[in-house]
Amino acid sequence: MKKAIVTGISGQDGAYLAQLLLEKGYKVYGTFRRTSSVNFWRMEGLGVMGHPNLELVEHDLTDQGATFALVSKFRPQEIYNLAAQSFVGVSFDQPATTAQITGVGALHFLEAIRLIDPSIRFYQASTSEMFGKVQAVPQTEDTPFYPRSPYGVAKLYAHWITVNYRESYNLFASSGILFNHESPLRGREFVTRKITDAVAKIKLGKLDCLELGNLDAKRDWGYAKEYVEGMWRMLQADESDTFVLATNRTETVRDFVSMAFRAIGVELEFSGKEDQEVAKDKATGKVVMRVNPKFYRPAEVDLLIGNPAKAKAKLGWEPTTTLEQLCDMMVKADIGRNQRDASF
Ligand code: NDP
Ligand code: GDR
Repeated sequence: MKKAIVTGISGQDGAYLAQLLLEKGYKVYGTFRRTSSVNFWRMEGLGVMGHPNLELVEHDLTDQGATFALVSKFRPQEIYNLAAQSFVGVSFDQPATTAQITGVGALHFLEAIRLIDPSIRFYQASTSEMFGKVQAVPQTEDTPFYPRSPYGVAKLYAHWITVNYRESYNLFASSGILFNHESPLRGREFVTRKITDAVAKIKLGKLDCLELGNLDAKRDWGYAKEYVEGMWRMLQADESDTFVLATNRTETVRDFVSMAFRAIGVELEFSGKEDQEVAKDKATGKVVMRVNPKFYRPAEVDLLIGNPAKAKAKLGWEPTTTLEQLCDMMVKADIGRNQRDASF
């Protein structure tokens, strides 16, 4: 039986990847950090909690000794490093913590692999945020990086140290440059889920108006469940490499707001400029979205769109879920949750 360590098992991608690996017959060691209350709702939602081949292991990836102990105890064939302080906005308030977790955390695993068992295959969760102030459109594996947040800078360190260990020590260490991927399991602090949850609440009369920051940012949004398949394929390839996973379509945050309201049959009319902008329900004239500058970031990533041609050619990976389907799925899931749980 193949064994894999998945860090960040309590996160969106961790839950989907655990489900995928368990379906493929792996023994999965899923790591989580200690918190005062358990945080496994995503795995519970997917029905993988309690699976006989899933073992949950406490681990904080800022602790180098703990990382060595983890790798030497379980000796997996594959390690997927998904754990991170992953919220770009928070990284401006906690830049040093973000650097330790999101950047140096990856180095601890690479060192453990180098010294304990160099045959272990390693996946690093890299990000389109590394392109930041973009130098080419669409972005590919060859586009120069220009990160625009402490998160992007930390991820760039983790990306390059992965490439460096691949080249210096011949490790099988792959870096997946994944563009935004969403799902009903997305954290509510991220913009798509913040929008779909608010739309559900507005439909059910639990909220009057959604407040957002920059509506002009353009993102390439895909479906998380398909992206974890791409991670797995990277570690099954003949050689380790760097791959972009994306949809090659970009939309503004404003477009996603319209799409989410359309999913409940509401057409919007936008008016006002920048921090005065509002959206009204065309049928009732009620303001259902307004801009609040407190959600602006000190520096913004304006336009992301990725070309996944290399992943298609070398891994046979391509996304199939459209943004409309994804948005609809998320709105429906949030309506269901809000109906089931009054305090949600
Ligand atoms: P989430 O924010 O949903 O999950 C992050 C995970 O990291 C959580 O399990 C979290 O634990 C864990 N974590 C945070 N800090 C620590 C720590 N100090 N020690 C151990 N674990 C920690 O992110 P996603 O699932 O969306 O993303 C997975 C990875 O992919 C991340 O590295 C992210 O940066 C990256 N990425 C994500 C993209 C996306 O669009 N989703 C795109 C590109 C890259 P807890 O639950 O306790 O907070
Ligand atoms: P991002 O995702 O920063 O791309 O990082 P997020 O959903 O947070 O922001 C996307 C864009 O929306 C704008 N925005 C808002 N964002 C949030 N969170 N809340 C708001 O109210 C709001 N209003 C407008 C943002 O300014 C931004 O332009 C995500 C994370 O998953 C990272 O870990 C990952 O690496 C990248 O995607 C790819």
